[in-house]
Amino acid sequence: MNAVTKLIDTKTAAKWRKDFPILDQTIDGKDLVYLDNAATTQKPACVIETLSRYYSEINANIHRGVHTLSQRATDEYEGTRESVRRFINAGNSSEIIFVRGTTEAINLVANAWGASELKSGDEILITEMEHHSNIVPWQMICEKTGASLKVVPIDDNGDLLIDEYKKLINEKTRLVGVVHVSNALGTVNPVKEIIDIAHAHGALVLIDGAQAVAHMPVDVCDLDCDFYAFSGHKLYGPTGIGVLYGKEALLEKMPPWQGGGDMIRMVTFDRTEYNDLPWKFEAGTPNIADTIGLTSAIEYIEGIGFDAIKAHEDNLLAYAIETLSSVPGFRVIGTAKEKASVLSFVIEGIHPHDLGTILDTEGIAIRTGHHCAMPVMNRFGVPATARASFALYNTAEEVDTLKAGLMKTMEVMGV
Ligand code: 7TS
Repeated sequence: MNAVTKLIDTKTAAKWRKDFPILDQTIDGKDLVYLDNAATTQKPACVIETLSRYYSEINANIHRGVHTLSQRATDEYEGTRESVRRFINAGNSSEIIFVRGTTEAINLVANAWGASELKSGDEILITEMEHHSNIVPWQMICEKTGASLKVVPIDDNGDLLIDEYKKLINEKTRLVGVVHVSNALGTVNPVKEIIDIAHAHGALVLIDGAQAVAHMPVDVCDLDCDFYAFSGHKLYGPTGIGVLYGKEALLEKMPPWQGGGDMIRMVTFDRTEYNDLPWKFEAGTPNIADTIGLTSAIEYIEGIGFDAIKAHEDNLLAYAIETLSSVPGFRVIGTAKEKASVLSFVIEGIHPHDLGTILDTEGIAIRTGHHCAMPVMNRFGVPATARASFALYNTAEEVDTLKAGLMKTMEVMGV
C-alpha cells in the first residue's frame, strides 16, 4: 500500500457505492468498473425512486391546472428551481432556466443574447479546450451576425495561457466563453480571474460548468459570472434536464429563444406579450419528471458534501496517475496545475479504440475518442485518447483493475 492509497477512505466509498444499484452487476462475468463518469454519472436509488414516485403518484402538466395533481407537479417542479438556486448560490430563482442540458443552455445564450446583440466587428472569445458545444453555437451565430470567433491557446500541460488571453481580449470582445473543467484534459480553469479580466473589458462571461458541478462547490454570486451552464446527468441526476443560470438584468433584456405555450402572458394574432422570468425561456411542456429528479440528486450530493467528494476524487486521481504510470508506454494527456477527476491518456502502440474495446471485455467502461473536443486532440497531436473519469463511488481497487486491464490489452495486442 502506498501513501496515496492510505488516504483513500475505502469504507466510505463502499458505503456511497451501495446507493447506486446499477454498479452491482457483472459484464460478461466481470464486476462492472464504471469509469466513464465525465460522459454521464450513474444515479443513486433516491433519484430513481423520485422518478418512479413522480410517474406513479404525481404525473400532471404544470402551471395550467387547478386540479390537485397539477398543483403538486408545479410545486415540485418550481421547488427544484429553488434547490438549484441554493446549490449554485444564485441570488434569485428567476435566474434559473431549465433546459435539456449544457448544450441547450449555450445554444440559448448564443441565439437569444447573441442574435440580438452581436454585429459585424464584435468578437466572441473562447478557449482551445472547449467542448464542441461551446464552439459550434458561437460559430453558427457568428456566421449569422458577422461577429468573429477568437481562441485563447493552451500550453503543453493543458493550462490556459492567461497572458495570451489578456492580449486577445479587447473592447470588441462581447462575450468570453470558457469551460470550468475540461472534459478532455481535466484542467480546472481559474474562472474567477478570467471573469474579472473580462468584466474589466466590458465583456460578458459564460461558464460551461458541465464537468465542474459534480466535483466542486460552485457559487455564481462569488464568481460573478453572467451565465453558467450545466447538465443534470453529469451530477447524478436524470438525462434531459440541465440548467442555464443568467443574471436577472441580462435575462430580462434578452428576447425569448423559442415560442409556444407557457412562455407567454397574452397572445393575439397581432402581438404577443411574453411571460416573466424564468418562464419566458421555457416554452412548451418541460421535462417535469427529470427536473424533479434533479432535486433528489442535489440533495444527495449536499448530504455527502463537497469536502468529502473532492478529497476522495483527488486521492483517486493521484492514485490512478501513480499506478498507471508504471504501465509501459503510458502517457497522460493533460497535466495542468489544477485538475479534476478526469484522466486522459494514450498508450504507445495501441489505438485508444482498441484499448476501450478490450477493456470492455474485462467489464471496464472508459471513454475513447476525441471527447467532442477535436481542437484539443489537434493541439496534442493525437487522434484520440482513452479517458478514465472518476466519481464519488469509484475505488482504488477499480484503479488496480484498470491497470490489470491495460496490461492484458498490451498482451493481447502484442505490444
Ligand atoms: N461541456 C462539457 C465540458 C462537456 O463535458 C459536455 C459533455 C458538454 C458540454 C455537453 O453536455 P450535454 O449534457 O449537453 O451533452 N461531455 C461529454 C463527455 O465528455 N463525454 O460525453 C459527453
